[in-house]
Amino acid sequence: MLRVRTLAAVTAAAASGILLLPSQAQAAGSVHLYKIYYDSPGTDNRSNSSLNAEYVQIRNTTGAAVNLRGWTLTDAANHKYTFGTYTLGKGKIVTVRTGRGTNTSANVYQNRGAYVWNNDRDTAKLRRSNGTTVDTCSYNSTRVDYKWC
Ligand SMILES: [Ca+2]
Ligand SMILES: [Ca+2]
Repeated sequence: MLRVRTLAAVTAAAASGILLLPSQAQAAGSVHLYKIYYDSPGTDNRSNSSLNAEYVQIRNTTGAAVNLRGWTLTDAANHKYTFGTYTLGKGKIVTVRTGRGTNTSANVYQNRGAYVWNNDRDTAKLRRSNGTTVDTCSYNSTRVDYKWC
């Protein structure tokens, strides 16, 4: 039965103009930049709560947990956050907040006293520990406070 259904799925995909082999039908997924909340709500008064309402989210859509130790997140001015011991679970999102705090599985903190993500334009770049770029996300707007990457 499974084989019959698989063949039917392949036939349907082929009929729609997309040829998918069963092994390719499951997307591999990636670790990628998901959202940048660059203009913290309200007045940017550098309070820790305001700094922490500025953040970048990274999502893992692969089928396995990914070790992010040594990975870096930088802005256009090369302010750099380097992940310490951290594993991003499969299907999970980690929020990298600008201010101070205690890291958890869902939130990590840059421990800064100033904002990183410009309110008008900036570029986030995620790199592996060996320096290779994993993802880049840019924005250029003051009309919205966040960017879906
Ligand atoms: Ca603000
Ligand atoms: Ca910046």
